[in-house]
Amino acid sequence: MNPKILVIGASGQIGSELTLALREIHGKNSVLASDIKEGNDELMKSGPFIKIDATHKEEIANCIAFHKVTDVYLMAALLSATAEKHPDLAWSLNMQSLSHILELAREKKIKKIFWPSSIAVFGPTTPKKNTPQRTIMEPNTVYGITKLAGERWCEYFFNKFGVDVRSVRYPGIISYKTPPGGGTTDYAIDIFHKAVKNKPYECFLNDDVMLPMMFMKDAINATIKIMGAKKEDIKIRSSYNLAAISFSPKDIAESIKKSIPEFKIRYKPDFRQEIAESWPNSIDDSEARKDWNWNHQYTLEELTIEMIENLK
Ligand code: AKB
Repeated sequence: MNPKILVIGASGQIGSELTLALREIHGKNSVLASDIKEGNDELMKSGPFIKIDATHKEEIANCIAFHKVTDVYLMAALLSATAEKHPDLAWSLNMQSLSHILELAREKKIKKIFWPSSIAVFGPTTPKKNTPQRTIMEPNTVYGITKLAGERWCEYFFNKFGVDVRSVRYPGIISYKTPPGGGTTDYAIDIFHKAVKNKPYECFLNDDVMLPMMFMKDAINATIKIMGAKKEDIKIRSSYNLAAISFSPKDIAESIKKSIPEFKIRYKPDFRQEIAESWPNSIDDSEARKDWNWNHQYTLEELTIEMIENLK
């Protein structure tokens, strides 16, 4: 039977492109987009959209029952930088939305869940290089705490109730269609918007802070791949490490200069520097590569060219 999919948080940076990709695969009427606010034109014209507040269980439950939804992609969340400013909101949105979806799956109202975690589950005491799947996890950001708690809930619901929930720890995701939503890795998108307008960029991180990153097409591919994998191949039910490339603000500026030689950057770190410093430099994602054949495609050079071409 074809899945009937509900994407919650479909107007956001990843949700909007994920919805378009799922509609390509399953057909537009099999994929319902939902969010508290409307998305961009491309998303709104591509298929059905429903307004849903991800913290309201009844709204979600009614939508699932009415449309006979089988699979939920829960993309709604407050990201790292915004969460530091609004800790209560971050806790209630990030935790309540997940708890509602896990409960609905336990009650057998849905079959399969995708819920993204993040490299933010790691903290300053985690080994920074090639961070292993299983290691010290002491996040010191509100966002990181919500994601680590969420991972524990996912594994618990799988072990106790057999809930088929799948998850990856996204690194910073770079894309051009929908603006990013308040993360620490947003600099790696903002920088392109300035560069194509021939404007200098003031970076809110220091030049040398190395972070794990990924082009949107790779992130969508990973999401679709883990959801399409056989149930028995998903061996990790908290969340899989996921990696592609790692670079610093200086590296991305150099890469942009190959296409736009006059591009200028200066560095004025703010509170986000401390968040970035607490995260890994690079990630060991061999378990994802082994269990469900994950493979990234885009290098820094390739994504730089695609970002510049599309933003121009
Ligand atoms: C953020 O910067 O908060 C996100 C993330 C790494 O989860 N992009």
